[in-house]
Amino acid sequence: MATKIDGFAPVAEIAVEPGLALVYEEGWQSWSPTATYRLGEPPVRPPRPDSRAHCYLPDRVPAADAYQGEGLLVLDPGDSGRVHVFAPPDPRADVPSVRAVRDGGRVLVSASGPVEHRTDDGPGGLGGALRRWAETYAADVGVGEPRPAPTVWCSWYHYFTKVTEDDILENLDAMDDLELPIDVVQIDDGYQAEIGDWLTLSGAFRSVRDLAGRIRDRGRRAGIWVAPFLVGERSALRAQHPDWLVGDAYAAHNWGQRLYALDVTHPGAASYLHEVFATLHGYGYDYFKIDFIYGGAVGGPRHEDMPPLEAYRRGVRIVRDAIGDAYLLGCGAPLLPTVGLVDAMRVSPDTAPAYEPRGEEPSGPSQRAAELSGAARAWQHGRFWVNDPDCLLARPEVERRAEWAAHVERYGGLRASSDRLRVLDAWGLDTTRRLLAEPPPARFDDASG
Ligand code: 9PG
Repeated sequence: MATKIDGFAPVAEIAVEPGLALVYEEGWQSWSPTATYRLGEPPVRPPRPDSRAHCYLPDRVPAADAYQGEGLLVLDPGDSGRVHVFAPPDPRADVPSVRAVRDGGRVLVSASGPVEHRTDDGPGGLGGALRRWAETYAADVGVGEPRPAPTVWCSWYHYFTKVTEDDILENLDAMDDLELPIDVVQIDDGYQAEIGDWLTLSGAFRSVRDLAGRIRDRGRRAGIWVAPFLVGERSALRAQHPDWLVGDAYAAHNWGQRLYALDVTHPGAASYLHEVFATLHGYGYDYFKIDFIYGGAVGGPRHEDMPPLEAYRRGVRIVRDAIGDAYLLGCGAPLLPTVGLVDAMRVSPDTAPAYEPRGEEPSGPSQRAAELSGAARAWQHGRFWVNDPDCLLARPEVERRAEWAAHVERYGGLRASSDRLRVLDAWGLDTTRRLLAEPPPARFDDASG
């Protein structure tokens, strides 16, 4: 075998039919582009390697001319023969990058760490191979049938960080008046004083405890968003406990500040993490959207020396321990390492009222980006977890809203609405009601993927 190039060791050389071969690349986390490409079709890539560190694995941003799956790459040579699946022995512990580069009538596959090369000659081509691989992996991990998701109203995609307690109350009234079948009212980003200071409120909320009570008094369940592994530069948490961070490792930049990572291997940080979730659970919240959780897997010095993914999984388990059997939705999550730890998973970048991303990043909030990955990951639904393709937006200002609703209807294992309900017109209301009332299928096997 040839020597490593750029830290990648050769794995296989496969003869292909150039016009017919297909490559599936799995993205690192919920917001990373994931798709099946015809060999030669340019893959979705960041405009600059550093443009969105929190969308790609920072040290392994794929080259523009190579296909690269994180922990999983599948190649259909297009000769009606066997499909090739490349994945590490245990994707919970290690997510090597797998590259595929065309060289004339062959594809050269290489990887940044140990991977197994399996061939699949079952029915269904590349999609069938993905489904069978998922079943094998789920069985190895011991994951059974996921729990069906409740229906949700989420504050994010209308109010964003400007949400107030009164906005939640307005929508709580509206869903009664409009007789919408919403199980969970989920407060998103905006209630907290700072990223990390989850038990201190922003000025826009009076009491998240009383709010949970008011939601429950109406016969609905209360849900809340937390980014448990991020610590904002401006937070009291960072000022008081600088030793609870993974060194000065950079986890993200958002909310106008630098974000550090919580070191869950530090006993103080671990007990704080537990306290945050046990407290919210004690207030009556029984649906949790844990976000930006890839932040728990950044490299850097930890109190206890352990591989980043092991620390990450320990962190998610602490959350789970603290919330009992509450429903848990992962978001901004490393996909394959999270199998077995959550009930539902965001399988796409954020949607938005706009169809096209606003900046130059192709995986930025937009329907186009959300549709690409949400469809490509259809095979994960019902096998790893319930797929969340992101919320339905049905208000009149939403571009191509019928197309977006059709996507949510086809790929939504978790159905959530995220409009200010009183601004829905007749079409928006009917569509919201219908998508929430329909029980989603247990699998999307007739869909592409
Ligand atoms: C709250 C939101 C919503 C949303 C999540 C997540 O800067 N960024 O690249 C970036 C990516 C995703 C993102 C926010 C910022 O959205 O997916 O549903 O909960 O956080 O802040």
